Amino acid sequence: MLIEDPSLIGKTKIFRKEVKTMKKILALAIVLVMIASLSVAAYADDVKVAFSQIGQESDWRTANTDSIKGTIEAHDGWTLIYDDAQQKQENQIKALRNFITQGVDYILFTGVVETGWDEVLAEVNEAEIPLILIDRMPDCADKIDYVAAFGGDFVEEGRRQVAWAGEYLKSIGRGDEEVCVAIMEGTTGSGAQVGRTEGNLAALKEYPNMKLVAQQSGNFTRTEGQAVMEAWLKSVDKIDVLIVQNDDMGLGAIDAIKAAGLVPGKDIIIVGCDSVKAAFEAIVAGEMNATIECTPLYGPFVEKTIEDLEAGKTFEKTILHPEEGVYDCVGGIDLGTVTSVLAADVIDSRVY
Ligand code: GYE
Repeated sequence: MLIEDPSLIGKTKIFRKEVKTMKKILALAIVLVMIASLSVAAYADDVKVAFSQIGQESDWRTANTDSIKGTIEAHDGWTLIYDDAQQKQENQIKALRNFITQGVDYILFTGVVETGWDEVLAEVNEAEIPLILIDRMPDCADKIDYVAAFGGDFVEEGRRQVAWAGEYLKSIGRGDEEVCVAIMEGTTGSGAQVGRTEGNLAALKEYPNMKLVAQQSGNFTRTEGQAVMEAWLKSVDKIDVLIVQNDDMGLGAIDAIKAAGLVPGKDIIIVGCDSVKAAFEAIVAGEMNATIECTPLYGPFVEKTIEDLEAGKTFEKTILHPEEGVYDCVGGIDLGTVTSVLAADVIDSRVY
């Protein structure tokens, strides 16, 4: 640019300097606005989901933890705060109080036992943190507020276990034979143990040929399942049918049965629960006879529920049960509400 009036030269310089400064201020302002809006967006998207898990007692539990953790962590803008209570109620109570202090947005809760949650869950309600009940329900569920609930129908699972054994015996011509039944229960006082035992005992009444000869907890673990079976094989005269309230205990029992020189799946008919991959393998190997499904894959349910809640949807106060199957060594056993599927046919598609 040619400047003709020399008196303007200095002024033009000053003017240019001012323009430069203004540009700098403007750029800085834009950057500040961008940073501010970004952090507002990040803040708005940051949903803190806390999960109080019971422990790591079984393959079911591992698959359940993986499913929920995987789903939450993969979700954009969601953060998982996870606590493993190692089977202790006091650890769960501590974890819940911690979640309240941290001001999380949602709490996922399953209780190691049914009782003793009234106080701490009332505190969660007071803090107005939406509570999502999963898996084992607390017995105070009717008295507290929760926004959604999802878990297995434990009574029906227990009924199916005994009904499977009763119908299978009929199908092999042993329907009138008096058979001795042992029930190995899960963690005493847990929703899964209470419900499955209720279902087991109610169904036994439908099969008068099945006589209960032993009943004890194996705490849902493989090690304790093996120890209880070992003791039974020494102290109980005869066991024809073993009802185990989860597959892990069944796998432990199989080791004990083999060690005693008996043939699992033949000398003793074994009906598990959960339908973990290892149970499918045992059924295909002829060492276990059936497993009643209880799915641990809660991730998709939890994700959909939180998405819906974030969108302002509300749910009725009911406990939703997933649809579940029965897998066995023969296929086609009719249990009224479900017909069994041959485990060998579907083993390859099992994900847990
Ligand atoms: O069946 C068992 C586990 O609560 C449904 O807990 C769950 C049970 C499951 O450890 O394997």
